[in-house]
Amino acid sequence: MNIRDLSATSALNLEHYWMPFTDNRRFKAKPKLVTAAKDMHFTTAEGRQVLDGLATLWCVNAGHTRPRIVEAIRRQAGELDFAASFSLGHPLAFRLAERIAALAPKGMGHVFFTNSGSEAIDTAMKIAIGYHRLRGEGTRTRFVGRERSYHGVNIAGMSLGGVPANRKAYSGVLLPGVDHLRHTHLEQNAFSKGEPAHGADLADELERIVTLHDASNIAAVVVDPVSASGGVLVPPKGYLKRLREICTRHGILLVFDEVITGWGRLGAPFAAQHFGIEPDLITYAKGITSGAVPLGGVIVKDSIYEAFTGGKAPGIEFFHGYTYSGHPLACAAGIAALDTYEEEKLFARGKSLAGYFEEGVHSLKGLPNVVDCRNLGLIGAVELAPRPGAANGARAHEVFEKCWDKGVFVRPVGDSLAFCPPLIAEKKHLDQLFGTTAEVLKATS
Ligand code: PXG
Repeated sequence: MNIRDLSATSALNLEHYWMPFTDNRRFKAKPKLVTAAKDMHFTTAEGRQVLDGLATLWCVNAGHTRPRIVEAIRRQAGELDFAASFSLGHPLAFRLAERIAALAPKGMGHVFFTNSGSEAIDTAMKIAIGYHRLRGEGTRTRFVGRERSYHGVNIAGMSLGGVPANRKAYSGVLLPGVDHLRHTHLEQNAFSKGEPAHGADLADELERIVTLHDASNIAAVVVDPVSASGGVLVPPKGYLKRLREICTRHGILLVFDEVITGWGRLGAPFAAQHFGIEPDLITYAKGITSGAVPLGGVIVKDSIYEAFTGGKAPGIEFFHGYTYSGHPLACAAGIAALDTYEEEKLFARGKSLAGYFEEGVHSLKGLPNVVDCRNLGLIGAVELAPRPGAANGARAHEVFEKCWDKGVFVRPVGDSLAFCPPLIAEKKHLDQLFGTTAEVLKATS
């Protein structure tokens, strides 16, 4: 199928690109193409401006094509396009690791680089197993994930994750040795502002799993502090603290998957600091470069790094890494993104806007089919009642399409619509985001 790419005034063949996580036939019948982006907005192929209400895919925390980041990538591409990190190094990777360590919770001073969140999760799981093995606890190979959590699409992350549609076709090849905590989405918490009141006791399920398998067999618990793709599920008050306590009691590592909650989304650099909880490992991606170049990784507690490097045997301590771990372009983009966050005090800015954002999310209460509104920091969602007899998420998808036509990009996640604006958002952008969503909800049966 050919459509007219208006910006390039050339025919664009849509056939050959197999788009990820997309209804390809639907998209190709009515494509949404963007050809440029600046700050809070996309420019579409037809030349329309569309407000980016989701930091694109929970990534662009500093906004689009920010000059510092663009310039850093340009400069780096002409200076040192690539140098591998396998027994060779380049300064930018060390510099970025130092900058990340400075933002991380105290005692988490070591940083591994991957290219994506999915790889970060694989890496964290291998670090956890390796750590226990080095300490003579090699039977600790099991993991605990959670329903409705998303940890990427590699076999390991999919096994840990709890999104049924992603797992369904791969049931026979999911990793053995993974249990799942119940999700924390409770009806009695509907329309909670911030952390909901009920459900901290759901963390006690971990005790049941520990009793079943014995702590000596469990390596780590992995949770996304706010499950974003699961529908923006904010943890109940006290829930994460209880998970931490149980993990500590049984020598189990606690991994926070901060691919979305990191880089200022909740007002602090990481959710760990927002909630005042010390995980053992943090996975990150997305906002580290404000989406400009793929980059992810794992932030590691010093004692874990030292368990690997403190041994007597000479040689490689961790048989793991990717060709592009610490890629110069990604590191340049990462440093420039952190500079931008710092110079413009964007984490504090996000925090100061959170109250206004909360009002916006909850202004949707009472509109047709709205069964819940939830929020924390600059992440939120409105949940719609499922349409009887229709496919899962049909109503939310229709609202998403209509919002796009009216110049606002939001994301349908199941029956919910998610909001996650760049941290540079102004009140007028939030007014437009929630105003357009409200208008569309009123016009949708
Ligand atoms: N962990 C979390 C918490 C994520 O949100 C990943 C890991 C995997 O990252 P990569 O870079 O491998 O994609 C993610 C990614 C959605 C959606 O529909 C969310 C993500 C990716 C694609 C779609 O909301 N998050």
